[in-house]
Amino acid sequence: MTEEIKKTGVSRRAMLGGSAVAAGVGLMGAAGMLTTTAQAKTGAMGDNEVHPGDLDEYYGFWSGGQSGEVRIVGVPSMRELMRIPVFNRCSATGWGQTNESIKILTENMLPQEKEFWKDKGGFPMNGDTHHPHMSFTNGTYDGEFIYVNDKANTRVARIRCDIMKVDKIISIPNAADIHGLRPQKVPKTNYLFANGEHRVPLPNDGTVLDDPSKYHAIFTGINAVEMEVAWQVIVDGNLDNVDADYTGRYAVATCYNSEEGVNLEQMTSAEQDWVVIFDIEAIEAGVKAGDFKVYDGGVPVLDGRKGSKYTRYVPISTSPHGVNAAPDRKHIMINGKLSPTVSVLDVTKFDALFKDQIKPRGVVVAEPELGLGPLHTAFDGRGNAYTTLFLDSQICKWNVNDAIRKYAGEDVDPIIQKLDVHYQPGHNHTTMGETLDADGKWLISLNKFSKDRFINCGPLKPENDQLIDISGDVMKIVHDGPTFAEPHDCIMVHRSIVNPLNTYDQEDVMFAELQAQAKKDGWDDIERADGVIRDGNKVRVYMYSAAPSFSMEKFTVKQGDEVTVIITNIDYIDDLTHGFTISNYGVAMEVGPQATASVTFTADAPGVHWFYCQWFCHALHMEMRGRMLVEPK
Ligand code: K7E
Ligand code: CUA
Repeated sequence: MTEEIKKTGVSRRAMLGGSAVAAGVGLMGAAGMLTTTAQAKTGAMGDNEVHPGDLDEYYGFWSGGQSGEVRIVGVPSMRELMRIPVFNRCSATGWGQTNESIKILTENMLPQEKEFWKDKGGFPMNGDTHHPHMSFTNGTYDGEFIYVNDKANTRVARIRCDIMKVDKIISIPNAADIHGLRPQKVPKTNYLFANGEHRVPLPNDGTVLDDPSKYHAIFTGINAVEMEVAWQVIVDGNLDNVDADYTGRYAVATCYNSEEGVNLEQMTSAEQDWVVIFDIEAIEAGVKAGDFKVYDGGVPVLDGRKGSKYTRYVPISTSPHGVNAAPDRKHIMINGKLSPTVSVLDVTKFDALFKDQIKPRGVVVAEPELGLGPLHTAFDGRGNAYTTLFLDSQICKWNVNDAIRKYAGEDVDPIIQKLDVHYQPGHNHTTMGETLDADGKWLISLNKFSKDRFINCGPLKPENDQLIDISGDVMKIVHDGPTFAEPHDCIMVHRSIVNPLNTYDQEDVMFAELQAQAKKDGWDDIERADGVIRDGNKVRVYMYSAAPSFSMEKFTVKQGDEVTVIITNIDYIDDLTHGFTISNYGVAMEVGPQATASVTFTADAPGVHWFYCQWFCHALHMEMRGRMLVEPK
């Protein structure tokens, strides 16, 4: 989130000094500053203490921004528990190197992408994850999947929560750079809604280049069960964030750059941008009726530009950013970013809007002025909202009903408290706060800058996630947690909902292909597959592992052979992961308990190459090794 900085032309350093407010005021007028603040003292360190041996109450799923991964963080201890490689190459687990992960990374690429990546390793090694969200049933998390976007390479991934590994990655055609991503919440997650942020020609094949009037932004409905694109909708302007409502019928996306400009000046010239409301039932009917065109990917693309029956455009002050549906089932918050306001939309008015019985602005029922740079809003299930103020470096707690009363003309101040956070918060989140079960215990503020909060580790500083106790009347910061680039967003899920396995299931679909191959190669049971199969210059090396040894102490191949090593870990107790590294071959992979994993490489270098287990498994872990003998040509 750097739009403000770009807009003001102020450097990050200046922004972090005393001039942040001044820069913001120049931008937005002084109005945002005048709101009274009830500054609370922070402190009470230790309220979040989880003693050694005790477990956290919540699973936090953090996006990893440009690291391309997703992380699991224990809440409230803020301990980082695990990293799930998604779009990145992982040296520890072999994600991006094992045949199983390469299949997931490449199987749903578009033909032109396959062509593009053919001589470049087959697929991109980077990603930019912003928005991790769990699958829903009846408005609350169901513990099945986590979905996350890749802004960098226009993809969406799904993580299985039973094993905490990615099982699907799909490329989104026609759109450019997926930013906002949300699951449908009711009745369950049948769709994922994905915003293509940047506008590009359709098709983007070089026919149209420097003619931005012919560019489009695309909203995509993904079938979340099959993980394939169901339909797409062309919109005016570009798309930023999105949320789904609690009726299951609507999705709401923010749009900055309604001007459809291609440089900063053009993008921020208008006083107003808008949110786009999508009527999912109308879109489904339009698909059935054949009211679409087909470009890339063979998917129906409907026209949802102004005047379309599939969408409505609600004017909002320039450059709105976050969209957050409240657990009251009724209200959706549009965070102003360059405006000091949050606009509250009333979902029960959407039907009338689509029937043109009310004006677009008629769905706005409150617009409290909170402070400078509102980006995202969270909820406590008790009628209060918590909005990050990027420029003010604060969380503003406010009451939704009071804001509605004020908008209706009553003399009430909806603002309850402003809390300083350190510094420049983007997203914030409450425990279970993006579901109907918002429980109002903890709030996390994902701050983009840590500045002076930690000892200096060089020019690149960590970010700072702060944990805030919101269970009482007053917000209290209880913990600072440094993070590496760049958790935009997270969710916090009660641990009773998430039930990962302790070992793999050998019958899991992810092993099906390897098992079929092992059968063809003469083993009924992959657990006992142990030997070398030669098929021309293709060699398959099967072995199993049981602490502290591999079933094979050596195997021999010829220089130039294409070697596939297939390892089954037959240990079936908790916490007994083995690994397989071949020295000086750049090969390493994780083999979890009861898992099978495989890796393919060319045996170019003749000589003796030790392979070893790189996952500490046993007192004799160092001895868990063997030799690959490569005969020279
Ligand atoms: Cu506000 Cu990509 Cu959700 Cu960053 S986005 S902060
Ligand atoms: Cu097996 Cu270390």
